[in-house]
Amino acid sequence: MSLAATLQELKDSTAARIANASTLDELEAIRVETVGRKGVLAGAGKDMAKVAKEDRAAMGQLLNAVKSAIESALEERTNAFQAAALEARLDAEWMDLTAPAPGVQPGALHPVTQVQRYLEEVFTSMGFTVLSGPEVETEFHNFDALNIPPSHPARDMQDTFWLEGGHLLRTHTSPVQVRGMKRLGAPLRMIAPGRVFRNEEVDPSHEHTFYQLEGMMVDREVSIAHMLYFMKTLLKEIFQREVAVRLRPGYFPFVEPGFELDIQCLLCGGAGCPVCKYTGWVELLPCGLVHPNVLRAGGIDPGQWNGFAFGLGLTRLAMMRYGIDDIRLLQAGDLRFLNQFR
Ligand code: FA5
Repeated sequence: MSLAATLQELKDSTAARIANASTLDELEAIRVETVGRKGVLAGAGKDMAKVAKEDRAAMGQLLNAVKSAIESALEERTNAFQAAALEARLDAEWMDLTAPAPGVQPGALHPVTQVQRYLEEVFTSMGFTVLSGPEVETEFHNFDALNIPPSHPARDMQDTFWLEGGHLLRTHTSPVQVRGMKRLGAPLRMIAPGRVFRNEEVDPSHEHTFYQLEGMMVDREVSIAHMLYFMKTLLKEIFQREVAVRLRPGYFPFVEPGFELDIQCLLCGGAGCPVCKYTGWVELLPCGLVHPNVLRAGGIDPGQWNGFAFGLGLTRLAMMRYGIDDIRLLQAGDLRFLNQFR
């Protein structure tokens, strides 16, 4: 085949390959192979010496024409690819700058806090003061002053996180009773909501960190009837209806007599579920008449005054109030769960 025919054939076949190429890499390979420094056309230039002298000028022109035809076809196709790539990127990264911003999502109160605030309102409206006490307590306030001396077996009733220097994480809100009596004296109506800690296994109804609400009333001739009135008011306010309750004798060294007030499980209606451990009842509210030793530890004369006290499981109450069937959800920090209580 003559050089002229070879060049013509190269021009045509390269044009077809360029038209069929589907990536920039393919185009680059074609460029290197044809018009590149060591490509086919460079080789053809070297063959020029073999061409008859009178034909050389025309052949030179043909070579240049083929070269520039291939180069411009390559450029055109490269531009087309780049434009398509840009178009795709613009499509993918498109954003509407005029769209309204998602807006600020304001925080909301945790369900336990909501129940706590509500109960604070209920009790303050009945003349109770809201007190708080330290979460890191002394052994004296958490146990001794509550009629639980060091050797007393009741110390094992609540598994304690002990700290250095005889301190501990309070296992209940009852130490605030003692602090309240010392600070305010008798007569006294106080509640103390707060966080408490127990070194126990976690399950659907037990947390190691949970909330209680302590209540105490000290006055002259306080009776169990007074106590029941306040307990029933509390439950009616929180559930906005009558709830089935039962009173069992309960032992707590700081009250005498002591009771356990259970409410019928509102999650299963008493039929039995994991939260009530299939008993139909949930232990919610231990209570009783304040033991004389506790009044004494608080600086109040038990010959003149007496009172009742209760220790409500606030976290459990929030579970009943909102139908939450696993206590662990409350402190898991999952916003999908918490957003339901806004
Ligand atoms: C007490 O803590 C006593 N201080 C209550 C008290 C106060 C009795 C005043 C008499 C007079 P108890 O250990 O039963 O009692 O706990 C009180 C409530 O806290 C329970 O009824 C329950 O509702 C809740 N509670 C106890 N342990 C846990 C736990 N691990 N997780 C969640 N709630 C709990």
